[in-house]
Amino acid sequence: MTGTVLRSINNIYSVRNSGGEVYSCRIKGKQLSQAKGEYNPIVVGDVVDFTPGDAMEGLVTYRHERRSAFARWNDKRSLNQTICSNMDVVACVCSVESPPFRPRFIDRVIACCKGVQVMIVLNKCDILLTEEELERFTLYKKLGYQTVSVSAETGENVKAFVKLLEGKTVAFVGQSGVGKSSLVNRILGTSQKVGDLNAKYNRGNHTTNHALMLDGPGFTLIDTPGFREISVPHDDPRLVASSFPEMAEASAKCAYDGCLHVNEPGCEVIRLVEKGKINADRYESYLRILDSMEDRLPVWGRKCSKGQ
Ligand SMILES: Nc1nc2c(ncn2[C@@H]2O[C@H](COP(=O)(O)OP(=O)(O)OP(=O)(O)O)[C@@H](O)[C@H]2O)c(=O)[nH]1
Ligand SMILES: [Mg+2]
Ligand SMILES: [Zn+2]
Repeated sequence: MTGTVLRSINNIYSVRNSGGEVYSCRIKGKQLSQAKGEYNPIVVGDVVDFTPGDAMEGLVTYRHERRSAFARWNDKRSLNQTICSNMDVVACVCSVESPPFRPRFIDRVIACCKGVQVMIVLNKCDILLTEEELERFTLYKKLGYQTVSVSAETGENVKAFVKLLEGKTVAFVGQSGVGKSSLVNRILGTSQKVGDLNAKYNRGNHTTNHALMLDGPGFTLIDTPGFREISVPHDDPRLVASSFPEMAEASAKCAYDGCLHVNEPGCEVIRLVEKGKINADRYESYLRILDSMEDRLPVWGRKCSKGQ
């Protein structure tokens, strides 16, 4: 039998088959051969084969290839950790306040997306961004991302947002406390647990503790647990550059193939940053991501980014 993973808690997976029946599954044997060396073998959104047993239980035998994924670097375990898979869109939810608008966090979220369209959703628009923040937010639209401002609290613009979700599976990811679960509740009329804000630190409290797939009318949502900080997966650093469209575009004119745009001579990206054509804060954000990968890079990567 084949099905989609709706939820995963303590190595027990809720898997729904094509008939809509939900089985409570474990992995058959010790490990899935498709998931060797990964932090977590099965995530919400995965399509799996399983053998049904008694009482709506089952054993997962195979994980189908993922067509898209959202993955981050798990510092504690020193492994890449996939959060959810097979969605059509990642809605990177950010907020105006509590937690404050942090565009560099958004840039990192984008760099954690593989094979999936990214939409930037600014929640808590009942509060206002400063002019400078608004400019940085508007930049995403100029770069080609779909952007939308909503308020889960007042319902402002939520209808327009829902229109963008039609026919799609959309994962809500972002910092803890930005209002992912509040938005899910506002859209679906569900009652996912919503957190109090940590007044002292002006941030979320990790209210949602596991990812969950929820059906809407004509679309599907995945609510995910928020992070306080996020690191991009350990991978080829050139993939990071490819998640900055303005740099990816310019790189065709860099003197070196596979230029990392750090301090290479004849680098078109650096030239455009100096001319003010590429936003300096985005470039700084990019360099910090590379920096944060430094101690995790293979040797050739380290040499490259130090420009030796
Ligand atoms: N002012 C305002 N507050 C909001 C809005 N949406 C959510 N909040 C508040 O933000 C806080 C956090 O909301 P959650 O929905 O729990 O945030 P989350 O992103 O799911 O957080 P995690 O599950 O920890 O990742 C709650 O106190 C909400 O009441 C909004 O549109 N405006
Ligand atoms: Mg939540
Ligand atoms: Zn370059």
